[in-house]
Amino acid sequence: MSLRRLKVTEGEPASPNPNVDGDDTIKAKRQTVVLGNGSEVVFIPRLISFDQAWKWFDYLDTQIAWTRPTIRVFGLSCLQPRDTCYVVSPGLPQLVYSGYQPRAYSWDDHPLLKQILEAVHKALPGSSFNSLLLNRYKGGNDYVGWHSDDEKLYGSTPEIASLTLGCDREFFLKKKKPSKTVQERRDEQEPASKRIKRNHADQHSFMLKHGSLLVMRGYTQRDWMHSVPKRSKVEATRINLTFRNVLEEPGATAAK
Ligand SMILES: O=C(O)CCC(=O)C(=O)O
Repeated sequence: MSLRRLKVTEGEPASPNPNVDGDDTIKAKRQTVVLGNGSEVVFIPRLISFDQAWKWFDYLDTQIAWTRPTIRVFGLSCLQPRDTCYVVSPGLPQLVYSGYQPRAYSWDDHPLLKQILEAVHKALPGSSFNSLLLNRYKGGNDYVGWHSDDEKLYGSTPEIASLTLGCDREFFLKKKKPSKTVQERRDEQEPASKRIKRNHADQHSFMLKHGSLLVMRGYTQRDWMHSVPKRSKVEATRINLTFRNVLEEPGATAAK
């Protein structure tokens, strides 16, 4: 798949990030990618120092109660192709995706997760997250397929902040297709050269490096899909933390 490298605008440096050691605070530079129609991605290539990121990685790799659940995809049961764990503040609606309802752990189970949440909040002033879905990719055969995090419990314009620890992995975004009839009509009218141009503009890739933070905002979940594909040459483990805000609407559950 040919993907366009991102056109980015440099923004203001974020506030200094808190650092658990307190001695190697760094300024987090950010890039904003405007996807159009109210969708945007903010990318912070280095939220925290390398050393700090490895300390977090080592703790999470060994101390989190990772599980690899059976999920349902297109009516078939299969093992989710990555490990997972879910943490959420009390009293919020349950997350259910692909027929699976993860056990909800408390932030108090792992004080380090509260420290990481604090670091994310400080880097993103005005943002607020109350839940965390952790993923562990044990090598290049582990992946997440194309999907959107458009569950009702996150509302219509959810902000999702995704921290990478460990092995670098590629992250792809592609625009959802309009309904078939509209697409077909356009395809009939447009010359092939134009179709190629439009397709390139509708796909983006990011290399998610150790210690980086990628934030999806606005209508990104409504209009775009994302994935972390398999990579045959990758052997090392990547841990990903996606921070989200669950709305307090009672009974607001939805399938992924
Ligand atoms: O691992 C990642 O970077 C993405 C994870 C993801 O898409 C998800 O948890 O929904």
